[in-house]
Amino acid sequence: MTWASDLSTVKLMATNSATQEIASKSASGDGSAAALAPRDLGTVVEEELAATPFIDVHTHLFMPSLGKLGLWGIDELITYHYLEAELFRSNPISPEQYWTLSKREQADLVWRTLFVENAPVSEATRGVVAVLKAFGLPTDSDNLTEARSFFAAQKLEAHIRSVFNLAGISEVVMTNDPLDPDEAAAWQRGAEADHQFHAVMRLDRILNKWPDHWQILASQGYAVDAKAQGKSAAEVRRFLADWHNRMRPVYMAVSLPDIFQFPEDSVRGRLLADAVLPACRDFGIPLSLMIGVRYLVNPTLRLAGDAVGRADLGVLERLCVRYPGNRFLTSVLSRENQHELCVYARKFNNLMPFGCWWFLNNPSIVEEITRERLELLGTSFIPQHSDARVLEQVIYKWRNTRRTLVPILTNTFRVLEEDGRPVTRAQIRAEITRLFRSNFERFCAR
Ligand code: RAT
Ligand code: ZN
Repeated sequence: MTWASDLSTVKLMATNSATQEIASKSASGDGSAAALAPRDLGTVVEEELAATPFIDVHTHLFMPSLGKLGLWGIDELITYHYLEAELFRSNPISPEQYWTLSKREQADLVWRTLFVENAPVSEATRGVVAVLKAFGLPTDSDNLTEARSFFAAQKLEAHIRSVFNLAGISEVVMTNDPLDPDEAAAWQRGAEADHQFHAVMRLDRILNKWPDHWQILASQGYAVDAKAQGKSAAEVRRFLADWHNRMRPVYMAVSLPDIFQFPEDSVRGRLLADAVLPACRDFGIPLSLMIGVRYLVNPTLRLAGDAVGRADLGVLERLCVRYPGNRFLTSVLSRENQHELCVYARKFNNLMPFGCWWFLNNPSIVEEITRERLELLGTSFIPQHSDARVLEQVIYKWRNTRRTLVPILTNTFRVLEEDGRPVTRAQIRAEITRLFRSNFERFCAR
């Protein structure tokens, strides 16, 4: 089964089952088509958010057939780079010393510093507490012994099912790098597809780090050069086509700096215009743009060393105007860019805002952004993705999203009711399904 038919099956199942369920419940008089009393709105929103299986549209998780790339378990959870960034604020250890420790020693240090010596009140630390609680593990232990034994006893496939259940998600979208040597080798060996994990072709190494990677393409027989001139764009397109056949990605993706410009006479500008955008059109898939990273402002922190900068979103205007045949999933990292992103989405229906990414994934900011999007775009956007790097993180990230969304959606429907339009459970269910499933399915459908 190709990915396209796979996705349309999922889509049909989701849409049909939601529609049939609504129809049969209404016919059988369960009240889902009856106007709700304002006092019941909160409960109904909460129940429908809990009952809807979400699609996690951007993660760094991997299907089991990609082997060790997929991170899970307590030591990975505790050494998440969001927590490493916090460690150095509360412990005098230098990053250089920290990187010499084993994973286990790093986890012990982070646990002691952020969970034993200090209260884990930040978003990322509280998330670990929620994961431990979800598995019935102690949240206030002074060591990780019990948690380590629990995770060591899990069998991956069954564990994934139980984690997805706890998170209320049906499937996740991966981030797959054809230029990561370990990952490429796994795909070339013929990684078995998995209906719970969709592939995404990530292009950062090609678009942002061409000088370090063009020779890999050249060594594989693609006629490219250091400046991405001559036949290079056509050859990159051939490379993308080969990897598209192998991965069947649901979209292509790139993260971009705050200074990203387009059009631009640069390697990135040329490869975007002459290779990536035409390839996306050929394959009928969107390009995901994640804009606003200030890469490695503190390189000693490694993965935790990036920061944020406000971007010029005029690039989106130019992309949407010049390439109406392309679709752009877009997340912007700067809080200051959020309103402009909504405005551009009102102008161009080939632009789909998604997620509250990375430093934005905190309840206070998610609340602000989501309200703004609902007010400007109705339910025509994708409110959130988890960005999970470690399997069990989806449990706390989606729990937080649901918790933050309850009052926001309740208020949205309450003011609608006050203004004269009562809502039903079936309508609430349909809007939640749209936000967390069908906007993505439709936008990515070929
Ligand atoms: O949120 C993160 O984990 C970041 O490090 C990035 O990976 C970001 O999500 C990205 O996909 O570039
Ligand atoms: Zn990410």
